[in-house]
Amino acid sequence: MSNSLENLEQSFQDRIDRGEKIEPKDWMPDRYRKTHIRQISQHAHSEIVGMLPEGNWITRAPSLRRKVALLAKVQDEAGHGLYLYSATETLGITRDELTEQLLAGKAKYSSIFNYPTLSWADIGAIGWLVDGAAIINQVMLTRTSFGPYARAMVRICKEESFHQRQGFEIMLTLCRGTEAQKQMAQYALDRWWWPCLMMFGPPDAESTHTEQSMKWKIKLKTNDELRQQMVDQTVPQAELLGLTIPDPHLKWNESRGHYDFGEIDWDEFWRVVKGNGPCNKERLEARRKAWEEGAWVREAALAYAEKEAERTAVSAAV
Ligand code: FAQ
Repeated sequence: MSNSLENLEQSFQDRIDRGEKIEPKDWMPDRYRKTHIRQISQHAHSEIVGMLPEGNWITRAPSLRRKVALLAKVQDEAGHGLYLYSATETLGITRDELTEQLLAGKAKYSSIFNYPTLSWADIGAIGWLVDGAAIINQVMLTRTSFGPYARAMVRICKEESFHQRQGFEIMLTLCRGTEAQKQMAQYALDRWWWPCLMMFGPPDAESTHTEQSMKWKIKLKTNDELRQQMVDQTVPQAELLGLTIPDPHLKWNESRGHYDFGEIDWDEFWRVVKGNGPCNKERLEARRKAWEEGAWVREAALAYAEKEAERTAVSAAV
């Protein structure tokens, strides 16, 4: 490495260590830029693909109130995807390129959205557990070192906390309902619990990016630390609902001050990440179809923008 590059990298690291935010036009190491393009775009794709499992229930929500809340939640997720694509674009990549990476199967999105939503209780479980996990991860990211990402996270977290409460309220209503409704809630928890713990990524010992991302303060906590936080936070909530977490090894550990929990099936996690989960093909197919069917909207918007630009140029010339 040349001396000047070394100096640049050192003063960049010093800025990070002092807790300064890095802004898009600041000098940054190429790997810092690439890590952010990877992580923020995967996050954006997760929000967009994440609309699909819930979208499946909009037409079947059990009441008008539930339908309105679910519609608002799914629209928020589209908004989150858009802020995050914009934050990624500040790093010198276009939204079209990001979409192409997703549709070609080159960019990842969260494993959790490759599971099906089989009953209305799954909508409750997604809000309670998936948004619960997302908030734990994203509250940390409000303090991440890249300015546009950190700022986007502040607003996103506020909206996610409403999402989580609507999910918990669905679960609470089901758990206070008939025996069949309570069973539906339990069955949803049984299916979503382990995939939710997988959302935080592989164990620290197998995480390729954690060490460098912690150094750059992209991540302020490791995958395992956040996962533990999720377990500790959720167990009392499940108790309040009167539901059983499907883990026979779950036990309070007085000396650690945390819950111990059972082994996660990492083979399942990698299968899903590599494209072979229950709904991977269906999810990508839906995104491809939406992209193709939206072509005329993009063309029309472009044609309109060109016309407007011409009109402005003509009136400026007059
Ligand atoms: N799924 O070295 P690490 C939401 C990949 S938003 C798929 O530990 P890193 C809102 C990882 O990319 C949910 N792939 O990676 C909502 C890497 O592969 P690569 C999304 C995963 O980045 C709620 C490899 O494994 N949230 O839920 C997963 O340091 C309800 C090695 O892993 C975010 O994206 C996974 N779960 O840590 C919407 C938050 N985990 O890229 C609708 C931002 C890991 O080298 C309804 N992201 N991989 O090919 C992050 O905080 C981090 O990227 C982690 C992973 C923590 C996810």
